Order: sequence, then structure tokens, then C-alpha cells
Amino acid sequence: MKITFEDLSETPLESSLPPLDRSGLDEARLTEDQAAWVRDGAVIKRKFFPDALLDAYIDRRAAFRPGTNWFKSGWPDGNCYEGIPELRNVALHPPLMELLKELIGEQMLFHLALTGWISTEREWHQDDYLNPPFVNTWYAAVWIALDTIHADSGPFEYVPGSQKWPLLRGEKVRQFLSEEERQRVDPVTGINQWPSYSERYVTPAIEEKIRLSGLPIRSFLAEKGDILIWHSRLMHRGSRPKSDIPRKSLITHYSGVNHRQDMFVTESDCNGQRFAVFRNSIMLD
Ligand SMILES: O=C(O)CCC(=O)C(=O)O
Ligand SMILES: [Fe+2]
Repeated sequence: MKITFEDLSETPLESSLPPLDRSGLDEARLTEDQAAWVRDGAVIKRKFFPDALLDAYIDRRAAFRPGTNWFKSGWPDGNCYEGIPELRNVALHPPLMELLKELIGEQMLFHLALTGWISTEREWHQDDYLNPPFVNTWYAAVWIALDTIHADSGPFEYVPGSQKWPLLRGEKVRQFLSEEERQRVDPVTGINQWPSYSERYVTPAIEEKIRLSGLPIRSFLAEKGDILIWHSRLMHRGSRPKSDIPRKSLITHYSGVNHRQDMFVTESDCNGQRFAVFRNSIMLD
């Protein structure tokens, strides 16, 4: 049986979505960035970050040297930022937080960082379905170039306009896994790996959807300080590198602060910006 993108996705209720994802927008009232968001599901800002702010983080990252592949692998945990103020100062940079709010419509909560200097090689996907269903695209991620990003280093690729497609749903994706795969957890982390088990049919379904849509695929080739903000319904991937040239980037993910009842939210030292804390030592009560 052939599994299609339509089998794996649904169109969410419009009233549950952020303002810019609803129909009947008064396009004349949108800012330039909001118009790009509505059109492409991505906003690119060149030289958005001052070098000095990035340099403090780059120095800290370059000093982190676990194992032989230290140069590329980064911190293993998505919440490593809890112990790295230099990373938080980048991720919670007030002009960035302001721009995210302009696109999503509420204050954003920082909760995930990818610090590898290498492509994730994650196949085509939307980010939203990797989160609980109530997030409903109150979500955005930011790709921050820390150096010149070379075309052979496995750059970020995306399909502008695909954010208007239906939303992949974890529940719909998991229905095609075997019972054993649905139950199986990683022996080290204890986390279920359903997103990777399901790639065998999710990736071909998305590839076909892209082909039929005729939409172009773009790469984000960038210079230090450039950023790309993307919609959580945008189809994107970490492309396969063609050489072992490092891909020096920082990727940060955010949800609407009122849309993460599953997370413990704390205020940062950065002008009242918010980030999520996961450490077991910090209890909700
Ligand atoms: O390696 C990449 O650039 C893709 C990263 C990605 O998919 C993500 O952070 O959601
Ligand atoms: Fe992603």
C-alpha cells in the first residue's frame, strides 16, 4: 500500500492557528517580514547579529572538546543552553525575540538548541509534528550562521510556500508503524524513536508531494550573522554534505509561551525573555 502525504497530515482548525496563518489577512497592513512569512514561510535577515555577540558563543563552543569528533558534534542535549549564558544571549537577543513575536503573534519561549557544526542530515519534515498536537504552529526555529556556510557543507534546504500545506500529525504517522516499533525505546535515552522509524514512508510521501507541487527547493547559503527563521509547517531538511567542511551554525527553536503547558518556563537574565528549564533538580512546585 502506498502511503501519501494526505494519509499522514490534516488541516488544523483555523481558529487554533497564529494570526498570520489564518485566512482573510489584510495584506496591506503586514510588515515586510510578515509578508515574507505569509508568502514563503521563511524570513531571511542578513547580518542580523553583531559579530561580538556571536564571538562569545563561538569561543565557548570551540572550547567544548569531548571525544574525537568534538569539532562537529556540539553538546548532546537540546537544553544545553541552561548552563551556557553565551548561547542564551544569542538565542534570546531582544531584536530576534521581537521579530519572532511579530511573526507568531505572542511572546516566544526558547526551548531547544542544536549546536553541532555539521548537518543533521535529517530528511524532509515539518517541525510541528515532533511536538505535542496543541502547539499547532505557535512555533518557529532560527538558523544562525556563525561563519560562511559553504554549499558542500550540507546546508539547510527548504521549500518556500510549503507551510501552507496540511500539518503532519504524530498520531497519523505512528499508525503505520508496527506495534513493536511503536513500543521500542532507545536503551540509552529511554526515548521512543518513532520519527526515525517512520522516515521510511514519511520521506517518500513528502518527496512526492514536493514533486507534484512544482515548488522550488532553496538552500540557505549564508555569511556570519545571517539568519533564516522558518515556519513550523515549512518542509525543510539538513542536506547531505559533499565534503567534510564544517557547517558552523546554531539552530534555536521556540514555541509560543502560552502554548507549552508541558514545559517549565523561566525568565532569563536577558530583558525578561523566556526559556524552558528541564533539569530534574528544578521542580515545578
Ligand atoms: O540540519 C539542518 O539544518 C536541519 C535542522 C532541522 O531540521 C531543525 O533544527 O529542525
Ligand atoms: Fe527540523
